Amino acid sequence: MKPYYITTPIYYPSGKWHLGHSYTTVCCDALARFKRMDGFNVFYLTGTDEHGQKIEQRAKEAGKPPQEFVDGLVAELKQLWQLLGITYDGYIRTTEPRHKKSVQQIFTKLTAQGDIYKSKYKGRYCTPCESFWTATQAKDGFCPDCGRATVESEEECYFFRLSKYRDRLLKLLTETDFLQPQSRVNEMVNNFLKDGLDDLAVSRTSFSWGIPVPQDESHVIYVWIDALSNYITALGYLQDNNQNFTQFWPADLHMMAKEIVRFHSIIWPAVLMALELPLPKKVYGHGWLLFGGDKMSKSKGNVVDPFILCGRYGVDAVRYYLLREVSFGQDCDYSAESLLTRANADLCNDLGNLVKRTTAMARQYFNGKITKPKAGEGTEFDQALTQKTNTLYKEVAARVDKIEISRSLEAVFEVVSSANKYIDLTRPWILNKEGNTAALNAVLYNLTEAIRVAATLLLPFIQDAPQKIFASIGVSVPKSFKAAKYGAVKAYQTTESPPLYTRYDVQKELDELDLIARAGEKPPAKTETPQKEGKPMITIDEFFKTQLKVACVTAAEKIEKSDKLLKLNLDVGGETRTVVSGIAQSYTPESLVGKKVILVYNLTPAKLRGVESQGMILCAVQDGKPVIVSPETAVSNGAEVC
Ligand code: ME8
Repeated sequence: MKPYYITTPIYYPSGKWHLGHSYTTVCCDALARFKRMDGFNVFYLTGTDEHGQKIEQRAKEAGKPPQEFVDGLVAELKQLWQLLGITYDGYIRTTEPRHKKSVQQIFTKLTAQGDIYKSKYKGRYCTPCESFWTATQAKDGFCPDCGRATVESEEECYFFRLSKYRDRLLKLLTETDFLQPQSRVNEMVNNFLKDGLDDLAVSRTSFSWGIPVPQDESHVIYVWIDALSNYITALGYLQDNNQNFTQFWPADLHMMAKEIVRFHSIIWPAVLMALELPLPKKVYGHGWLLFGGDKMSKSKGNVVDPFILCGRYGVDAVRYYLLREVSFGQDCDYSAESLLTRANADLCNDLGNLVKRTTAMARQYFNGKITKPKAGEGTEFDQALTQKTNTLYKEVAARVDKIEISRSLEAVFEVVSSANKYIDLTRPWILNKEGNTAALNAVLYNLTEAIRVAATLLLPFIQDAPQKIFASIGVSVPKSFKAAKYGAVKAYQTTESPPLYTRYDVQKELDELDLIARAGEKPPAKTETPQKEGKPMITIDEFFKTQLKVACVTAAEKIEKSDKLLKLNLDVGGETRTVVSGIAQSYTPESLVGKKVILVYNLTPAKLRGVESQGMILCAVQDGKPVIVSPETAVSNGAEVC
């Protein structure tokens, strides 16, 4: 059997799992299932990327050791994959000894051959993205990928000679179809390769949650080198048991969303070139699931919970929505309304009714027994449907080959809707009235064949409905597409199908989802993550009621008869504000002029010692004294803080 190796990114266990992670994993699952049924020996790999500064920080915030923190989230993720019917063949955790050992061996090998060397790094680091940037790339100190603030980073570290591979990478991207879709190629070439590539810092010393550099344990290996290697360490690269590596490498497809295409189409192939290994056949960067126009993401808090959706609407509805609604490769704004509309229109009306009507008529007219008609026994409308049924497998296979996931499902539903139309055209109830039994049998046979072939081709995408369909047409669930053609079944003994799907009252469901979301906003912390000390938990919406802005002190003076208060004049981006602040014990008025501060901009003004204070500036408290909180690098006056 021909091997087929497909991978998802390995996800950061750093917070709540959401529909975005489910999206890539469900898409890869559909492709993996399709290839298995198509006769390939499939290895579908997913996993978790468990090291790095971000995870270390999150674990600290949760008050847990990092390993315990990630273990909990990995268990939840595996539950989610089970719920969504994900058929992965391998699951790799970067904290596993087999992975760590191979990564260290890779590092040692690259160092020994001179592709990794020690030097000094000075630049910016984006912790949420775990990305290095030069000062020019991180314009005004912000990460070009996610737009969040980066931190200054200066450390002695190891570098990978990425620059050496620039020309080969440029060729790979521009002269082959290694990276898809094409728009991502343009982005990589214009933003990263055109003007040359810098060598890449591949170790960190400022934290410790990672794989130590062999022989230099004050350094941990850069999390992206650690993470990308998963695609080969999971197969046993450089390990005793490396059969999977021999059999499955190079990967047929690395799938991910667009924000990490840079790592997969530049850094990863360069590492493989250095290791003299074959390159993956394809890297595909799909679009984002958006929520309210913004990328659905843990850090933005705008995530949709797949557990809730599967619990209410079933796995078929969720998988179907993800695979069908998103025009593959593009961004797509998630809405519960479109999920429910799809479930009602396509699954319940089109598919559900077709199966229900057909099996009900088969029972009514023939006690469920339908046989393959002889030539000439049908109606003038047969050929169009039987031909569509016959070519469906070929059509879907061609679309899957081009990774056109939504269009593959479209093809299946074209047959479903043609079959529904065929019922209206052939009017079996009239054929029955006329006593035209042969034609009636032919019509019901053609319908059942269309249903069987459509259900076979649906199997990689959704499973519940096809299984019920096979049960009601009395055929065992196929393991391959071999019989996915018209006429493969000689006779059917069908039973009437129970409804495949429930029809939802969309508005009622939207209201209920709204209630669930609001219940989730109530300080869940009170029961789930109790505050150890301090103020009660607030929701993100409550926090965002506070408007914070960067301001600059333009003048400062003491307030008479007060040891604590100073009157400050602030420039808030062209607007002047006066603020009375209790910082006189820590700062002289002169020392404050020119200082950047964070102003609570929408605080109701209050009079203090006869002066109207139009806001408040943020301070930390150290040994009982205030210390002004100031932006880490130059930020314009009036800039929003969030
Ligand atoms: O980047 N829309 O992990 P991660 C579509 N550990 N897909 C989304 C999505 C959204 N809104 N949100 C997440 C990492 N995804 C690294 C990867 S690989 C060697 C290391 C999916 O937890 C999508 O596949 O941030 C995206 O690329 C991935 O989750 C990012 O997952």
